[in-house]
Amino acid sequence: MTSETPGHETQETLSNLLTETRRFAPPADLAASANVTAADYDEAAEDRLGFWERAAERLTWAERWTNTLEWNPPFAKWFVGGKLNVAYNCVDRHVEAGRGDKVAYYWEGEPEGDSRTITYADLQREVCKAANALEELGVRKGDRVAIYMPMIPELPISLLACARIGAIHSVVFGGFSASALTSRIHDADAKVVITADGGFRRGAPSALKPTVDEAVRECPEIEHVVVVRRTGQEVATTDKDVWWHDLVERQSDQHTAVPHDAEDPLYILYTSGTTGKPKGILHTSGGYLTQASWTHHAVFDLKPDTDVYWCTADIGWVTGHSYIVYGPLANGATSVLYEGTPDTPHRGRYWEVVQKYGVTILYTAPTAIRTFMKWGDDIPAKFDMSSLRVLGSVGEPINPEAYVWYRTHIGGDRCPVVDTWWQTETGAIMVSPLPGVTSAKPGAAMRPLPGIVADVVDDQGNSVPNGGGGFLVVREPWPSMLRTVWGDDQRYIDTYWSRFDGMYFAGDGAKRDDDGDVWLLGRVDDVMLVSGHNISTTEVESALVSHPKVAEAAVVGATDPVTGQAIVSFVILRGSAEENDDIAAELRTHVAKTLGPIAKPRQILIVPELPKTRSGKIMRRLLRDVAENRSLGDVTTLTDSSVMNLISEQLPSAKSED
Ligand code: 6R9
Repeated sequence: MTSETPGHETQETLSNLLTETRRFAPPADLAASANVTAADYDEAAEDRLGFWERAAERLTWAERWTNTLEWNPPFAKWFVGGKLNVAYNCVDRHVEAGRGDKVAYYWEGEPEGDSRTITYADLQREVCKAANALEELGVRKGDRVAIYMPMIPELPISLLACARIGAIHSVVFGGFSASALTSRIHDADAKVVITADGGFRRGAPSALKPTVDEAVRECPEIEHVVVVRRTGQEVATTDKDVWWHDLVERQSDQHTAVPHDAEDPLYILYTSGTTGKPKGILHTSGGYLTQASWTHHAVFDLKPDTDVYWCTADIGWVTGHSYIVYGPLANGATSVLYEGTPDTPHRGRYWEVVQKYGVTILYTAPTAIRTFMKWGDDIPAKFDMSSLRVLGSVGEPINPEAYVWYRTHIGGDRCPVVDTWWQTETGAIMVSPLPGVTSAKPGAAMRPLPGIVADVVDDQGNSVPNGGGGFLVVREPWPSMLRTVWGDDQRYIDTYWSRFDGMYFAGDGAKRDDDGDVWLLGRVDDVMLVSGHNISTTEVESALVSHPKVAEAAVVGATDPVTGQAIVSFVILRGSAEENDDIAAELRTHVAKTLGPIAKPRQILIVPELPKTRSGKIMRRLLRDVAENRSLGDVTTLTDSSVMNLISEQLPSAKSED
């Protein structure tokens, strides 16, 4: 079942092995009242800049821009000359429009019963107080503020306070090590850290402050550490510390939001990439907010008066920046903000939250969906989730089986699923179905959004024909694109704009199917070269996950004397499946039958867990180390470092038939 045609093999960049025939048309009622229709594609294709101007007009500008796009490749400026205040757009303007009593966040702490309702008027007061507090500490426009916090209301409040005064926030995931925090503070030269004593995770307080103390000891540039009391844990104090409740509570709840330039920096967010030191991805104000807001309106069909929207990401990840804070608030949405993990105090916690708040739109990650599949269909079945109407996925390619499970068991077979492809660097969604327009295919991100010119190209930079695989690129600048790597323009050029002339290279493999729809195939660094064929990790993993006994799978290429590289699979079985000697053979045959013999794994290792980053992405680099018997590389961004020991212990049970 390969897509090879004679003569095509030699130019093949990435094999297209998986065929999927299921389609899900938009529900008629959703299509009839959708925020965005098929006409938007045509309008944007005719006049891309005009399209983005209309998207920008959804925001409130203190001064209109004079030039929509200034493009000195690869440096872009959007809405040049325009002035706006991002926090004003996210908060004040809704209050001024009479919607102050509308709920901005239903905050749900991890301990049951620990919740807070925050209206837009509440948010305005809190953001003003926090902005005044930062100014009292000497934070000025352009200064950098590091934020290292659990998922509590003070986290979005801190982001908005920075945005309000024009300070640049750099959120570091609460859970990264002291050395990760130190290097990010140094790189951005931050002068203040905002943190908390700790947060609740898996039923217990989990300390943050000691990590900050350890980091700040190495960071003389830090002048103040603002500490929210969340858990009440005992904390050591230093002369740089000030409690949030001492500092912020006594501030005035009035603060004038001065307009900032459309191209003034809004934030830095570090991505680790596969190698080297983390890159500080820089986003600016007007273009970023335009695309975050428009995509949230379009892709989730958000109706601010009736929807209750929940994105389960952590704000320490770009998904939380764009789709918990800036996009939803700019649109006046009501969101759920949840502090904890999905299995505390029980494995139905997410569905209990959906039921409690009547969540209508849910945005989560494939890793979570596969975990829910593993836990069993009976858990979500216990809750009333009839309020849901749109489901989203982000972070990794979603395997068709996981997509269909999500649609069926969470979406009651009535909710469209939008598989949204984007990156920290792109700032907002780029390739995705539209829930009222697209007949979606399970596992496909489908089409670039209106106004986005993305393509799949071969290694020469030529568009691949339908049925072909290659590299995902973006051919034209987009409003929420990264502007540079903080302090390192050369690295920005080298990393993103040097692989293909005049195109942004995303680092992801992709294919275009026979209808021209786009499927993401994983990072190109992970592609496996087997007997001259470039095989994507995604397709083999999806084939494994489509076997009824498999809950999760990760595959890597390991050096092989015969085939160059051979496919080694790490598989987590479903709770109900028995591990026996035949399972490896059964799975190898299943993959060969689904994708063709070329994709048959050499080895299947049954493991209890997989190494993942904090945002749930599988760290194949570490699995490659295991598969090739090397000592492990950098594990500091692993969510649970004991996982690698568990996997290594399984090694003697490696089942190979070759
Ligand atoms: C938003 C986010 C970016 C990388 C990206 C790709 C993978 C994200 C995806 C997806 C397939 C999707 N990715 N969404 N792959 N389908 N819908 O995840 O940002 O943390 O920077 O990661 O994630 O590999 O290049 P970030």
